[in-house]
Amino acid sequence: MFQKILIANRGEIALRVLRACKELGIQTVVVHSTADADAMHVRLADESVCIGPPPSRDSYLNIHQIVAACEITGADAVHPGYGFLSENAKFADILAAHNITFIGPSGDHIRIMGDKIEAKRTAKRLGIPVVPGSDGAVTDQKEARRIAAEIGYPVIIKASAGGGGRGMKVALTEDDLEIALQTASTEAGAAFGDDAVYIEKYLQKPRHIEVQVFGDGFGRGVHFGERDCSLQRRHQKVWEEAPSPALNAEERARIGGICAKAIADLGYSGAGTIEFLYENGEFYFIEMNTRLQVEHPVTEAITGIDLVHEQIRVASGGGLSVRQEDIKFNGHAIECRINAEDPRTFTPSPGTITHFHTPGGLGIRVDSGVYSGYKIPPYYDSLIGKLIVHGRNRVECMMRLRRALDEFVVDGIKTTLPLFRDLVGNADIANGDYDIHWLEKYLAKEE
Ligand code: MV4
Repeated sequence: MFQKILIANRGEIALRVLRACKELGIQTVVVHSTADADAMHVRLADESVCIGPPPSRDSYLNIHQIVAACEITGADAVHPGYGFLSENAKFADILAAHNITFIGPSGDHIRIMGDKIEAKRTAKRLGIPVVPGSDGAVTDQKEARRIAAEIGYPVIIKASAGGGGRGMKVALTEDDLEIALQTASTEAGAAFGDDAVYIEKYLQKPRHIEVQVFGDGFGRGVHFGERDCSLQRRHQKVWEEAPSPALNAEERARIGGICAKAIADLGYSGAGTIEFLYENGEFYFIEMNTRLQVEHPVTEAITGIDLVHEQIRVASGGGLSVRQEDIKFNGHAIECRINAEDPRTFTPSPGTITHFHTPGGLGIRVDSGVYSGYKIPPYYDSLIGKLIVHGRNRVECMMRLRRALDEFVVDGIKTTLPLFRDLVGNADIANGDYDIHWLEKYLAKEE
């Protein structure tokens, strides 16, 4: 087991990882920018190293500073959290070259999944169902027209270096195809330095369902069920839940089994998320994330398993603490992302939190790095906390969520709490009847 872990992140996830380290008796080092000197995780860590000025590229993304902080403090592993360097293959390789363990998959697995064409080709080879479309990159218009005619319109053009909704163009008919292909490729070249694009059938009303997987480092793979993350705004998840209201136990076991086997065959190590669009009873792979995700606590709530403990165990060579048959699904969980933003316009609202009171009671978890008197710096993303609610079933979970939202007090800044108080009373949400476009349509109507 590791003696000392360096946490290369900030905010609620730095605190989340720190808690897991403490439970496992592992010493903690945090790195932070000058803007985060007063952060909770800096106060709670055994050691802290200031690695630079506020802009992320000079601090949380500065690989050399982070490696130097490892060398100075004698950390034997790095947990990257999510965002920042968590899916940077070069970072994983550099740490390995310095004999420091990256708590995550190999640089090569990160690289494969970061290239969306390569990721899709790999998924298909491993028996994961993918969206019908081009086999690899598409460059010429004639080939694009042939593929689009074959799969049928509408189609979507995606950048291979994109992902998470960046660099996509929809062509409703053949008349749109030429411009969609041209602009997608040009924009991808400018944004990512890679103009490769691919074509897929455009699914019009899917749900976003993702499967939590783990490779144990010894060639075995398991799944921890799915999360439904269909409620998004501009590709930012707002509300996540597990299990998906759209799936039955048979569908869950089928897609979970496919994913677990793929992870085993890939020889993948650590936590991963396989993302699907789900429409008319079918799953279609879109991407794989090679990190711990923001919404991992809903999976923890329904399985009772600490996924960060598992990441640390696997990275240290100790394997998983559970086999597939030990993973049982219990009840329902919902996560609300509390952002320091205007609840209608979503404009960031940094500043001082004058009062912070979190809800409690059975089935309530709040993961947050903020406190009364904390000043939110304007440099980073606006997530200030997550409310995760668990119940024996979805109805109980929703009742408890409504009550928890009533108790939650954040004064001094605007937050997205009022949005959740609206959503929890909405009939479609109560029925679990929503797709990836539901939230944007709802917000447009509310204006
Ligand atoms: C799609 C799609 C429809 N058809 N692919 C957006 C984020 C990226 N991960 C994939 N995305 C989409 N890919 C096909 N073939 C619709 C989306 C999409 C979306 C997906 C998940 C959650 C919210 C979304 C909002 C708009 C579009």
